[in-house]
Amino acid sequence: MIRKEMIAMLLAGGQGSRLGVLTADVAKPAVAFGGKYRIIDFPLSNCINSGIDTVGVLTQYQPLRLNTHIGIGIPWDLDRNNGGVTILQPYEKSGGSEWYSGTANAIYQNMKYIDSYDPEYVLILSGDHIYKMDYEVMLDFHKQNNADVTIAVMPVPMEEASRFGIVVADEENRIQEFQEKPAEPKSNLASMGIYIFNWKALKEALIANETVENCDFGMHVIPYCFDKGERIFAYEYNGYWKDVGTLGSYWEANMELIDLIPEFNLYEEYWTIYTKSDVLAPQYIAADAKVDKSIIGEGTEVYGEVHGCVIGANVTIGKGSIVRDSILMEGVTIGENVVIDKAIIAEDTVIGDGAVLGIGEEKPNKLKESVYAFGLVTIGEKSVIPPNVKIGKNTAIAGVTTPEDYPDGLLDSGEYIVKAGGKQ
Ligand code: ADQ
Ligand code: ADP
Repeated sequence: MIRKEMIAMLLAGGQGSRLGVLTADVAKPAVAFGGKYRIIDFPLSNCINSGIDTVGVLTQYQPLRLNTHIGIGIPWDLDRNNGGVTILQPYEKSGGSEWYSGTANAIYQNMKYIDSYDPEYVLILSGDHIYKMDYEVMLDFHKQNNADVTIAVMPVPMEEASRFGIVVADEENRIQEFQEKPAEPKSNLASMGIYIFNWKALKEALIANETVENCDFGMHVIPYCFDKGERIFAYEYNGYWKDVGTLGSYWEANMELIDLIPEFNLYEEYWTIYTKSDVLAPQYIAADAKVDKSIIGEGTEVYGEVHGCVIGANVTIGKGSIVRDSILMEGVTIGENVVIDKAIIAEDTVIGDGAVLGIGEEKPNKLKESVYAFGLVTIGEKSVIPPNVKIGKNTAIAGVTTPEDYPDGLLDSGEYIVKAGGKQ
């Protein structure tokens, strides 16, 4: 192997349970985003745009779609004999196979992979954030400070601070305090879960913590480095960054793409977001169709109305149907005279003629109140919705449903239908 100065390790193995039916069969980083992309395209594109040509992707939960998507890395120019992208799944070792039990444990189990490149620095990334960042600039900052660890940080609203790792830094940006998801945050400067480590320091920390259960960066490794008195610096990032870990933030981040002047712009040439895409027919907008403020994927046919939506490839929207403020993923078929308000509809779902989605007052969801909130209707992939049913807000549906599943033709707000095969 040729030595690499810095390699990236992309953590893509979390379950993503807060995305509900969207991640029943798909790992969160493989969830579709922005009509054309999958979430993992953003950190992967950042890597290649930052000149990092060696990326280990750590997967474990429902990795199939992710593996198919990444393949040998051609779209990201990461198909290389030396380096490139490598999918690292938990594998059978002489002592038996072990799942990655935490983010740091996942890296610990792949120390040999890292060592094979003998890197000076290791960049740790999350597979579920939407942002553009030049990691080279962060590395320069790391070197200038002669740091052992650099954590990318950004200010967040104080009321959200307890969802994150929180840092307190001095004027030189050296971190004085680190609290992982504190009940009482001491600042609003949040860790973005993006770290540059001197590999020597990280390796030492991983070995020292090898017996720690569910060994995690925020919970264990950073506090360990801190207690050792290592030089830990905060690299402040001020661009667009979104953790799309909840249905609300996922929906919002998609909707932000269609703002007149989007804060996050997919159309910038100097920072291309690469993705794997098939060769598809062009989109078709019929004579009576109306489309405004929307992203429409290739191969999509619109016969009805689309207002403020992010629509993937090969979607059909039937005559007389009106779709508003919604995300429709690849292969969704909407019948005729359907009305859809504020929904997230996953791949290959079929909505019958005359169905109405997103009606009435909001009630809390009975299955998972904190997951199916935000007034959304959320439908898992390959679901079937029969004709003429009405569906309220904060509902979830997964699987092939029939009229019998809808008492009086209605799925009331806060209710759910999760059929066999359509896991929650
Ligand atoms: P969390 O948001 O809680 O906190 P975490 O659950 O640790 O993030 O997951 C980070 C990434 O690792 C995700 O991309 C996830 O998919 C992946 N992952 C989780 N478990 C994994 C495993 N066992 N194997 C492989 N991959 C796994 C972290 C930090 C906070 C910081 C936030 C920013 O701990 O300090 O503020 O990220 O979002
Ligand atoms: P969410 O919080 O929405 O579930 P994450 O991706 O952050 O999304 O993952 C949540 C938690 O699930 C993480 O703490 C991770 O350690 C854990 N986890 C990830 N993969 C598995 C797995 N295969 N089995 C059990 N727990 C897992």
